[in-house]
Amino acid sequence: MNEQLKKYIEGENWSFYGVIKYDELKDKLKEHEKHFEQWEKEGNAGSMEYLKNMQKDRFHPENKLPDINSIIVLGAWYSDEQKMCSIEEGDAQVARYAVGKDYHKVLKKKLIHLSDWLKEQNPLADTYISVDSGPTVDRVLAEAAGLGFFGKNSMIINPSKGSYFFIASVMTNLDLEATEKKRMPNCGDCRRCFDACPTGAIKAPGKIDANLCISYLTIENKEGIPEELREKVGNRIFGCDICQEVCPFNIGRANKQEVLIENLKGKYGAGEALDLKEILSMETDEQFTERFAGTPLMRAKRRGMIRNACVVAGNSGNKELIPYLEKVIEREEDGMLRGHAKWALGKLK
Ligand code: B12
Repeated sequence: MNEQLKKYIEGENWSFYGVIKYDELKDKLKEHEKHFEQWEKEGNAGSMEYLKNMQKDRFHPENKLPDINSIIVLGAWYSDEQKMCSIEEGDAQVARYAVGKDYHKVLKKKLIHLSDWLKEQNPLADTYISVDSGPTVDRVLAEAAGLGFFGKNSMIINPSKGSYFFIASVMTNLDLEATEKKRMPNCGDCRRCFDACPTGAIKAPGKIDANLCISYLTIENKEGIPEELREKVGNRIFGCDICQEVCPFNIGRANKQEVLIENLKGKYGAGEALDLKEILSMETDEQFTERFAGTPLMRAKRRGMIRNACVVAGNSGNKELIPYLEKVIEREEDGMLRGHAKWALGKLK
């Protein structure tokens, strides 16, 4: 079965995978649940209440699949060459993971294929699939399955491929053979991600304060971006890769890795650079949907993207953006958006 599984997974263009026995994961999940509770109690989750609400399912997979026996954990490479944008030219940078089509949809489809294939092989197979928004602790699963190690930036880093990959999983009642785990390195004395994070979001090794993380501020956060953090957002309009860009496990390797799943490439989605003039001019939700439907950017909605565009515009030093910001103030009734546009104008004038 495992040889066939390997062939099937490779044929489906997953970058790598591992299989874990659920029994061997239980203690690890217990330990991580305590760690998560402490992290959440300290307020590091910001407004992401869904993490607490899903805690019971995320750390107890038998809630979703009572006869769970094994978990197949898959990695999908999402970044090869990245065009770094020039903020002075009015471009805003989209994080690598979000440049293509919505990875939830793209990967879910593949997980359904894998699940169907397992059921063809064994009609008694039962499965539960998950990626990112599902009730699983993806990094804990990936580490246990040997896809990589926990970096100080909290990413799962694969020693030969770096950290620019998605994690997805299929739980099953099938008794699959666990894959062999290789010895993993660790970050050692390296502190590059700590030093590079502009907002100081990495509080301790593996511990991110989401309230300070540019990824959270520009995507999950539904309020304004705190004024003292706006300059630090730089030209990042959706998500942030700084703690990965400086990682020695990514430098020099990232551009040599090939994105195997075509739809994750920038040419099928929003791409790497957004034109601030275009975003600031989006007057309606319909316009926004027409432009970004089927991409991860939908998560921030038009409101979030205009807020982010104002911040990046304010940081750009580009006076050509002044009339676009003035239009936002004229057009929008939302106090949060008007406030951000005013802040940006203050910076540019
Ligand atoms: C919430 C969330 C976020 C939040 C919070 C991030 C965070 N670090 O917690 C925000 C919005 C900020 C975010 C940002 C990003 N995210 Co995110 N996010 C998630 C999500 C939904 C849950 C993560 C979570 O449980 N956080 C809670 C904390 C406590 O867990 P953790 O960060 O994994 O921390 C671990 C370490 O702290 C480690 N650890 C370290 N020290 C110690 C010590 C002890 C004693 C123990 C037990 C454990 C431990 O154990 C923790 C897990 O228990 C997962 C998907 C999922 N379903 O799991 C994706 C996920 C983690 N995100 C992902 C990605 C790609 C990103 C971004 C790169 C996107 C971007 N470019 O903007 C950034 C990276 C920022 C960063 N450095 O984390 C990928 C990561 C893939 C990988 N190779 O690791 C995931 C797995 C989605 C996926 N399925 O592919 N994300």
